Amino acid sequence: MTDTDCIFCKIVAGDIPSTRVLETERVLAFRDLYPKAPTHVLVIPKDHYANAAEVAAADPGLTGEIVAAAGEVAAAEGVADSGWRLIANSGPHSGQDVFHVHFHVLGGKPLGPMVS
Ligand code: DGP
Repeated sequence: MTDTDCIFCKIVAGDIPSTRVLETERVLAFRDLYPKAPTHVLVIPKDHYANAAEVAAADPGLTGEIVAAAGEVAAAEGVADSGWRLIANSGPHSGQDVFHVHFHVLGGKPLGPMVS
């Protein structure tokens, strides 16, 4: 499933460049273009879903693969022991900008409070 107007679908296809850090058959992880922490990686399903609830409802197994991949990214980035955060924004109040579900893996510094 691909949305021709979606920038993350274009990243999956290789039509937009990205720095890939992990790839499986159904999941891709790449560095955020505007990092908010020393480690800031986005983990996405290759198929297009708008948000976390949508992918979880459609394919719970894929959601598990995404979270497992996030853990592998955290370990590979060396932040597993110091601590890291996994965030999926959904909808306008969250600040979601890209409507292809993505989980932010953030770490490498104290991250502070969740909501300010
Ligand atoms: P969100 O606000 O949760 O929808 O986060 C979207 C993130 O996507 C934001 O941190 C910046 C990142 N981003 C936007 N466009 C691109 C892009 O073309 N390449 C990469 N690597 N990241 C992007």
